[in-house]
Order: sequence, then structure tokens, then C-alpha cells
Amino acid sequence: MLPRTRDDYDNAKTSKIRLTFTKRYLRVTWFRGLVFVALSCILLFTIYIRWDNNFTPDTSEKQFDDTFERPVETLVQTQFHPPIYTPAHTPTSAPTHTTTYTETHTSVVHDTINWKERQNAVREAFKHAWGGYVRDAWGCDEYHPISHRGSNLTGIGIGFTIVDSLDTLLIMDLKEEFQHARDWVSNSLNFEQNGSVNVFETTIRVLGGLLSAYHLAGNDTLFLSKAIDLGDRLLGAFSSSSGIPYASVNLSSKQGIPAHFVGGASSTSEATTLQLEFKYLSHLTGNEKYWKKAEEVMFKIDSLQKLDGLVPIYLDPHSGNFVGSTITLGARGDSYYEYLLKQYLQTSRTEPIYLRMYDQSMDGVKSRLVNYSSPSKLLYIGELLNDDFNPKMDHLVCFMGGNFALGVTHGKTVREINHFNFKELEDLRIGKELTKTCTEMYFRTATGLAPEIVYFTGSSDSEKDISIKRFDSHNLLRPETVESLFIMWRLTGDVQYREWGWKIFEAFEKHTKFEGGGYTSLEDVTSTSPGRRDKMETFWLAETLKYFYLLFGPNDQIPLDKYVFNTEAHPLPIFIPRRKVRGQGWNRQ
Ligand code: DMJ
Repeated sequence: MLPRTRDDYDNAKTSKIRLTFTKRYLRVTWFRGLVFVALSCILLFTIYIRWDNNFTPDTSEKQFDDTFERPVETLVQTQFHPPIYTPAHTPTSAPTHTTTYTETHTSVVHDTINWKERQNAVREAFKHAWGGYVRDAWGCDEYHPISHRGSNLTGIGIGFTIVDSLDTLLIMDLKEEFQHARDWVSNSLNFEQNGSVNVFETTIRVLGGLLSAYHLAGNDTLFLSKAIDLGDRLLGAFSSSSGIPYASVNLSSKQGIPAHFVGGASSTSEATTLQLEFKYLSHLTGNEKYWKKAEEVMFKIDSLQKLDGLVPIYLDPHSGNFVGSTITLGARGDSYYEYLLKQYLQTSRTEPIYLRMYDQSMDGVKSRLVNYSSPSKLLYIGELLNDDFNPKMDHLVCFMGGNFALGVTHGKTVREINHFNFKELEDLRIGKELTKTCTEMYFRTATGLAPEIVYFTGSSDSEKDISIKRFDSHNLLRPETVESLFIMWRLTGDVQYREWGWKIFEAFEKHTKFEGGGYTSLEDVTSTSPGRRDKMETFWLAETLKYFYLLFGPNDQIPLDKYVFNTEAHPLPIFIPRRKVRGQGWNRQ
């Protein structure tokens, strides 16, 4: 008989029986241990997955003050109340289309165009633009080519043009020019200035530019140390009672400064287009403070009432509520929607909350804002003004063509994915059609360049789809259409996008190149004598020319499944967040 209890063991007469007991004891203990370890693993894995999908909010750190009341006259409206239910506008009949994804290649096989040569033409254009700036305005924030001078946004300037251009210089392999710019950053860039800057513009252009340059230059710590210095100063903007950043910040005192209009409200797109940059800064430094501040804004917005995921374009930094009811994917609304998707992609799809927010907002776009013009049935995205549909579209909205497609493939090509559900096919179609509409905004003007704003006509007897008001007919060298052409080309492989891009590039060359150096904005694209404006926006170097260059270049340069472009076209690598520096996330209410 084998021993079963301690007493049996103690009473055992022979060492053989004792040995048998010991073996049995070890076997049982080993088996129990194994079961314990397995159960622990399952438990830990379950906790991790739940935590990963829906993080628990750290309420101890959040300071929301919804009770704060602002003087009535300073705000248009302190709280946005979406209508209980208003039926979506009735779109002008959509064109019939198939539900399967079809590629409309002009045919890559028969494509005999020398794209390398065209890419080089873009590089030459960049050199022309850069050369004028270097000669006339070196070190200044902005460049005025006609008067051959530069100007600063504050004090001695904060590197708007130079820092915004660093990664384009690297991507175009302009080594000498890059070294010149790097030396300036090393010797002259100084953020210790008693002046205020716009938080959003400084984040997307300067912080984004430094972070992208850090990565593309092979982890050059000069750029990271400058980014940390700037990031710490920008954090001061988040000192409002709601956590919504003020529009501006004083670089020296780090004091947040409310906007001078709409009762001090911040633009929704501005408050929600800092997250890619702040999160990447946390990832690089191991310091979670940037991530947490940026994430808190998204948590706050997620808790507010929306109209099918659509948001008004102002936020009160004191109460944290929306102000007014204007809804647009143009000025002051645009990149809110862009960064919902890109935040999801940036952290390797580990934060599904952003995809849910993005999907909801796109449902709202499709049900309330997408419409078709007459007679050509061009798809466009209109606006809501006090719940009324307005057939107006800013050029800024043109980023949405590429964004819709990116939301379907997440940076893979349509060939790689191959299978799409109905919703995905619909989003791809909208992306394609909107991109086409945006090219029509170029091709239907006297200069072949798009105006800042267009209106679409909807009545069955209208003769033209697009009308342009004189006040809206300028062109600032904006990138959004080229951005969508680049993304659509990469994702679909349809050479049509490259051809449209080349046509647009030629129009820019013809009308905006300034022989005296640089490129200029235009007064009126509807005239064959469009008139010049004395300004070359920094996004011409940072975005428009970069997207042209990548559109005509090989597909493996900055692949879309490895990078997210910030809203100023600075590529930031996609990463897996480390536990230590990721945000807290939140549970939806
Ligand atoms: C850029 O500064 C950014 O793309 C921003 O998101 C919108 N406006 C300009 C370019 O048009």
C-alpha cells in the first residue's frame, strides 16, 4: 500500500516506501504547478487583450470642468446640441456603379513614360524654390519671393521653412542643402523667445519636421533634442481647465493663450492634430507626458455629443464643449478626421478606439455630406451650416480622397488585400471619385490650377458642375489633391493618378514658378493672367513638392504600411507602443 498522508510517511517503515511517497509528491506538485502556470498565462493574456482594446481611464489625472460658465457674449454657443434627428440631405442622384472593385488602369504594362525623368523635374523645382529662399530669406520663417525678403512669425523665427523642409531634402537626396539646413538647426535654432506661436502650426511643421528628420537622418539626436525642447514649451498650451489646448502658447513662459476670436475658442482640427507628433515624442523619449496630454483631448472629444460622428469646428478650452454648429471637412475641421485614422495606424492598430471614432465619422460624412454635382455627377463633400447643407468644398477637403482609401487598406495595396466587403468597396469608390473631382477643380480652370474654394451645382438644368467666387479664386500652392493622387497611386497602382499629377505639376510650373527665384501663390486661377501673391507657403516645400516627388518615384520609398504622414507630410514611422509610455486609453460612455 502506498503512503498518502504525512502520517503514512512518518510511519513508513522502509526507505523504499518513503522514496515512493517522495516521487508521488513531486509528480503531483509538478502537475499542479503546470496547471497554475497555464491558468495564469490565460488570465494575464485575457487581461492584456482587454486592456489593449479598451484602456481604463486614469481619472485621477484628468481635470475636467464642465461647470465653468463663460460670459454669454463671448461665445457663439457654449454647447453643441446635435438635432434629435434630422434626415440626412437628399443627395442628387448618385451615378450607378458596380459593387466590385475594378482597377481602371490606363495600363501599367503599356506605360512608357519616363517617370524617373519627371521625378527629377520635381527635384529641380524644389531646388529652384529652395535656392530663392536661401538667397533672399535664409533663416526666416516665411519667404516672399517677389520682394526678395523673409519674415518671421515671432522674434528671430522658429525655423518654419528650414525645419519644414528637412525631410524633403533627405527624401530628395539633396545632401549639401541638407547639411546647410542641419548646421542652421544646430547653430541658430533657438526656441527661447518671448513670443507666442500657433500651437497647431508649430506642432505640425516644426515638431513634426524635427521628428521626421530625426528618423530619416538615422536617429540624429540633434533633431530629437530640439524636438524635446519644443515639445516641453508646447505642453504649456494644455493648461486649460478642460485639457483642450489653447490656440497659442508663449514659447518662453510656456503660457497658453486663447484665440482672439470666437470667445477664445480653439479650432477643433487644431486641438486634435497634435497627437501623432506628441505620441511619437513620448515613444522616442520614454516620457509619457506628451502622449497623455494629447490623448486627454481625444478622450474629452469622444465624450461629447456629435452628429453621426461629425464635429463642429470650434472647442471652448474652458468648458471643453463644442462651440457653434458649423460642420465641415475643410478649414478648422479637416485634420480631426485625418488624425482619427492615422492615430489608429501609427500605433500598429493597437488602439481600436480611434478606428471606431473614424468609422462613425465617415458614416456621418457619407449620410450627410457626400453629394453629386450636375451635370457630370462629380462626387463632393459639402458642409452643414446650422443643419442646412451647403454645396461648398474647400480645396483642403481634397485630402479625403486618399484618406478614404487609406482607411480601407491601411497602407497595403488593393492587390495585396484583394477581398473587400461592401462598405470597403463603397469607401474605395468614394476615395476614387473624390480624387477625380479634385483634379477637375484644376482641369476646369483657365490656369489648370484649383482655387481655394468651389461650389457645386445640383439642379438638373445647371450647365457646369463647379462655380468659383472671385473672392475664393486664389491658389496658395496647397498639397491636398497631390497628396490624394500619391496615396491613390500607391494603393491602387492606377497610372491615371500619376498622369493627372504630372498635368497639375506642369500647371504649377507654368504659372507659379517665379523666374527671380522661388514659387508664388496666385490671385485668380480662373484668369489666364492669374496675378501673383508675394508668398511661397512652407507647405510647398514640405508637402506639395514632396508628394509630387513620391508620386513619380519608386513605391518602396516611404511605404504606406510602415509610415504615417503627419498632416504636414512629415513621415513618422509606425511603431508598437511600449507599455511604459503609452497613454491610459478610456472606456467609452
Ligand atoms: C498644411 O499646413 C496642412 O496640410 C494642414 O493640415 C492644412 N493646411 C496646410 C496645407 O494646405
